[in-house]
Amino acid sequence: MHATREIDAAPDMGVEQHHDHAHHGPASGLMRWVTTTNHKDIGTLYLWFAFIMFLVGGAMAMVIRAELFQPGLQLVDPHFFNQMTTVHGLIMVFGAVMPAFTGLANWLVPMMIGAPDMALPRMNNWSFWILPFAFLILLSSLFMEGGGPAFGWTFYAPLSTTYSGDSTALFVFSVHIMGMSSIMGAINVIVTIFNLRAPGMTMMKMPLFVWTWLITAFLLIAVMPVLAGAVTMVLTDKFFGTDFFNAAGGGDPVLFQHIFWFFGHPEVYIMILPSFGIISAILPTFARKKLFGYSSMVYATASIAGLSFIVWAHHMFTTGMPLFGELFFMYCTMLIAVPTGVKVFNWVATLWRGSITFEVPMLFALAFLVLFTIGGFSGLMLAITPADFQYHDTYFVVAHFHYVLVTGAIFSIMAAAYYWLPKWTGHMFDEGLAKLHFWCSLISVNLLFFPMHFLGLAGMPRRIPDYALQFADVNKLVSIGGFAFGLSQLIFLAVVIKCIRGGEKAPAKPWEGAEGLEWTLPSPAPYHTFETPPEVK
Ligand code: HEM
Ligand SMILES: [Cu+2]
Repeated sequence: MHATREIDAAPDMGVEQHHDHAHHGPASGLMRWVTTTNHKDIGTLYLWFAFIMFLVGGAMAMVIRAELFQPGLQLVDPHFFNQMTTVHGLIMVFGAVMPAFTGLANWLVPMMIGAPDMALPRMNNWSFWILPFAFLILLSSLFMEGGGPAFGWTFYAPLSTTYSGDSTALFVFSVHIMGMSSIMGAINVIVTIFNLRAPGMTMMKMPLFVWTWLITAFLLIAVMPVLAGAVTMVLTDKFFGTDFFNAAGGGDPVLFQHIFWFFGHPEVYIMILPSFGIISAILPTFARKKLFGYSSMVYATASIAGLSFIVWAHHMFTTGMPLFGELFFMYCTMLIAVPTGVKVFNWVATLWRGSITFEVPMLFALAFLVLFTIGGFSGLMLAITPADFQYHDTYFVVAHFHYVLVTGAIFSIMAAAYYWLPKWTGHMFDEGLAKLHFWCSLISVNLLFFPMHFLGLAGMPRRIPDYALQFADVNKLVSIGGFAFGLSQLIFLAVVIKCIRGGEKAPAKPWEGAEGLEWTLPSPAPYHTFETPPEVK
């Protein structure tokens, strides 16, 4: 069944299945990008889309931090504030972090396993191109009468049903499209990894980035339909008279939370497992040692993914569960710290007695290691049921998930971008400017998120546009950190544009200690990757 494949590497393919343009470079102009089925083009589209969404979601974060700069209501009204927190969260999760990882998968998975392209290139084109429409719909809903979604990225009922505006319909439609995109992307990753590995590339020889993405893809296929179900039930409750989440009609709003978090907790692991793969590629390169404990890394990743399905109710301790339920979810949640600890231990052991140098990808990877661990520890604190009764819905939670998502997921994406940029563009990036980006980001991100722990412990609730006077000083610091972090990301944009336009020519393997098939290709990588599969020993 090669009829839809656009590769000419397989010798058994008949002449009639050859597509002419497979022998040449890309089509030119705008249509190249609209019609492309090439994994690198699609990877590039995903990465730029993610970056643009990062800036849009970031602008909303700036609105939030500007309003919170001082106590009292200054700049925006509370309803608009709620729309900003909601859409900021949705955009960062579904528009920035997830598409950035998919972009990296598109670029790297075929190159790392010695494949000519992704297995389902036409579907790949669709997975990407439906995304901009999903986000146009979401963003346009902000201009509807009654405003956009204002119920938090978790869209709890009855906020999203009884108390929401008509824009909820657009919200649901756009989440459906995002979900379809994710599922198609996940199927493509799985089929590619199972079918297109070069001869000799056994599963246990695959780079960890490939492994972590394979496991992530299974998580996606398992939980995106759950999200689709949740939004559909919200839709019918709101517009078609069902009562899934309406107690007056025999439903139950806590049911909403069970369904949402059965999706939501695995979802947060969807946003961190590929990071683990990136860090496992970068640390060995700049420590000039093999990754410590490869197979235990694979098993740890799989256990984290498995456990992520039985901990969802740690987001619901305060909803009034039976004591046994609270204990069950507390201990299961804490159990995740074990495989996570294995991973952190292996990374540290990889660094141990290595010949370490501090190129920019390594700086971001080391920052990831330290700061993600802080996020893990605050997660453990939250997992302690009686303690969570105090911290729940405070800024402590906001601090926790921003450590895992910003200094975790986003820092690893930055590390990946710097690590593979020479391979993508054929040029070395401006090291000085990149270091400036790193240090500005590192300092400002901690000014932004670390004090939030204290705000939370002192009792400042999350998702509010105003606060008591006692929180004023710390919020001012946090807002300054926020603006500084936002501005720092423009330096990243400058580095990337400069690197695309020119700069020192990159050799095939710009990093001395790097290993992997992608470094056997010239830089920039040719339009068609591995027309003949490489031999893996
Ligand atoms: C050792 C690992 C972790 C533990 C024990 C843990 C535990 C928790 C707990 C108990 C909560 C609920 C707090 C509350 O609402 O009162 C929470 C919230 C959250 N966690 Fe984690 N977590 C861990 C890792 C992660 C990772 C890796 C991510 C993402 C990459 C993440 C993202 C989030 C998010 C987004 C929320 C907030 C959800 C919301 O209410 O909007 N966590 N975590
Ligand atoms: Cu969770």
